[in-house]
Amino acid sequence: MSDTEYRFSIGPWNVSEGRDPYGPETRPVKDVAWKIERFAEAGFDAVMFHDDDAVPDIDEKTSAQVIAEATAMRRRVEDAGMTVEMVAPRLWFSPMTVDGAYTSNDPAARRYAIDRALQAIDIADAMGTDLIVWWLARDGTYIRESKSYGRSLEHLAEAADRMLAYNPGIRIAIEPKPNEPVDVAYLPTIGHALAFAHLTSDPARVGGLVETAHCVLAGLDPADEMEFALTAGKLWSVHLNDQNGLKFDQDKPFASVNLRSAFDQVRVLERHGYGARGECVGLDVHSFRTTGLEQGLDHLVNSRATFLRLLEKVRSFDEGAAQSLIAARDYQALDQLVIEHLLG
Ligand code: GLO
Ligand code: MG
Repeated sequence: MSDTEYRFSIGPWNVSEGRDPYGPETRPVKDVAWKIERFAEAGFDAVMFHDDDAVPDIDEKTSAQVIAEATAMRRRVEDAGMTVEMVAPRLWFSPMTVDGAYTSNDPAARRYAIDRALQAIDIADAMGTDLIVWWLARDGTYIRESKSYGRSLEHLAEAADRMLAYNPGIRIAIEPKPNEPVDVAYLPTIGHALAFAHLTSDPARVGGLVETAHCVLAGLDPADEMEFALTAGKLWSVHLNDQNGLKFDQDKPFASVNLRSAFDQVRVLERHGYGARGECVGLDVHSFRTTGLEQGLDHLVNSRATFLRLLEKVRSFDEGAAQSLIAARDYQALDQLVIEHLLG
């Protein structure tokens, strides 16, 4: 086991206003400056940004303006005692990306997506991070026959290559998700993401970010998905949260559905020395719609507290006893050892 002091990151979108497809906001809109102050007060270590969280109305600004605003935002974060973990191009809001971003059938839309990604790299550079997160929200299909999967993978590789060539210092962490908003996404799991890395010009700089809920939506075990990337040396971030089965993406507090799976996730991170190389424990959780502004950060603070409680459980788990039971192939007793430990 390690003695890693984990660093926790969160994003402005994790303090949301409660809107869903069936109803409007239930909490007042707060700006990013307000959120950063609250994040610092709550003792978080790092902030995750979409490009346009850092630079609002990004499409209307010149490169010089974009860099100046990103630099100012970096100062705000650092003055508050935190760092910037990553920047993600938000390619799912614009009218240009209605039919997909890098894989749209429209070449002008594909060009727009790449230009936005290059701008996100400038923002990351100005904010002191080399990590670009690729959640490919609209790159997939609703209608299988409308696009070619093979051609789409080539488009994605072309886009990644442009980004990798644009700044040799950056790394791309792909955040796989099998569906939502699209019906069928092109990079649904970490296995797809890490295989895709080998279609690019510099596979060593293309890795992954594994989110708990996205693994559950793919019917896969989150701890295994994380360990797959860890074993390949490619787990560059995580989004811990929880998900109650195959439904809409829920982003529930970490461990709120499946405590044992959460224990297993913390255990693989710990066993692989995650965090020792500067990786953050990202929390991609949302408040319940019923939550008031006064409890605005509780879902994040609680998720961090649960992670740290589970870390104690991981560090105090009787690995010797577990090894003896494994040697005796007494998995019934091993199962109960884990349950008793979690209940204890
Ligand atoms: C949605 C994703 C989303 C991303 C974020 C960073 O399902 O989890 O929240 O993590 O936009 O790109
Ligand atoms: Mg996420």
